Amino acid sequence: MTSDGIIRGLIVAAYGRRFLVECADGITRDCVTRGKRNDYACGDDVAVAVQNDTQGAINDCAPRKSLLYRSDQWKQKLIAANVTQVVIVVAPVPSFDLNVLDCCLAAAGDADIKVLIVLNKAELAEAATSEAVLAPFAALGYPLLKLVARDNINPLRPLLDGHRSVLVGESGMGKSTILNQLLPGAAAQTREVSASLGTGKHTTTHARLYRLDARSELIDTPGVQAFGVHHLGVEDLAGAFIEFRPLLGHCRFRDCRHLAEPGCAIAAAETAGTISARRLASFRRLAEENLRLKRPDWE
Ligand SMILES: Nc1nc2c(ncn2[C@@H]2O[C@H](COP(=O)(O)OP(=O)(O)OP(=O)(O)O)[C@@H](O)[C@H]2O)c(=O)[nH]1
Ligand SMILES: [Mg+2]
Ligand SMILES: [Zn+2]
Repeated sequence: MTSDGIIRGLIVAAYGRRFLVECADGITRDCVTRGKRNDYACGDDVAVAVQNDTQGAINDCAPRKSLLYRSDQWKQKLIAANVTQVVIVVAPVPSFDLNVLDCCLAAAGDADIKVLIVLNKAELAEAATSEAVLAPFAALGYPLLKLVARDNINPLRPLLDGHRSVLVGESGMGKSTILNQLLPGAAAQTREVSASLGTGKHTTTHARLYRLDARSELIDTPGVQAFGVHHLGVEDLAGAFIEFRPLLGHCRFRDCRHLAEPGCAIAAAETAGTISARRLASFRRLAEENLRLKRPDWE
């Protein structure tokens, strides 16, 4: 700690405007933010003005190596900072939405973070259908792991080694189950927190970082119903759909938005069958929504 009572720390939980910070003196403090800034996320390296052994105030944040976030028309929702891998968890039951998957992939791609797709509950009969639906994503080069988190978590372990990973996905896919299987001690903590919030549910309500071992960390996050990528303009979005990347710059018009322009290389690839019609439609839906809701430049 410096003489003015400032200490470094890592945000291990984010509850709206309150944060739990694991400080360099080994004490985890409940922190508020000081000053105007309050846009911190789980995984941020911060400077804390120590108040006592349980409380402090965050007054600065180190530059981020990465930031995963989602956004709607009005605001951004920070998910996790300084992660090196996004683990997108899907499961056959309850069913998952491919558009949400596209959005998670786009957000991770735009933030330049490696992705792993986990198909959990793979023992269920319905998993065969999910596998078929996911095959095109594996063909694009996204690593895909089939898992039965409830019974055997071991296949996932080596893929998390050396990473700070964040679990994202819709509710009920098994994110917290994965965490609990990897780190049996976390189960009590998860239950404790949700019981203390009085919800009586075991679903996750806030992001929380856990240390798996000396090299690896895992952040569990609440399930999402939609993963907005409103922060991605049309150009960013096209670059975040990985199979579009090699074609960018090959359209007739330099400012092609790949919607209905003549001479569009991406549309041509779809016609030729090298880009899937579903992915192009998904891109166009997001691009059109972004253009429709775009704020005027003077705002
Ligand atoms: N059949 C089966 N069920 C599983 C498996 N893994 C998890 N589940 C069940 O799926 C349900 C949801 O699991 P959670 O881990 O709470 O899901 P979550 O993704 O954390 O959900 P949120 O916190 O709401 O986002 C629980 O009833 C788990 O027991 C699995 O491998 N097979
Ligand atoms: Mg959960
Ligand atoms: Zn185009």
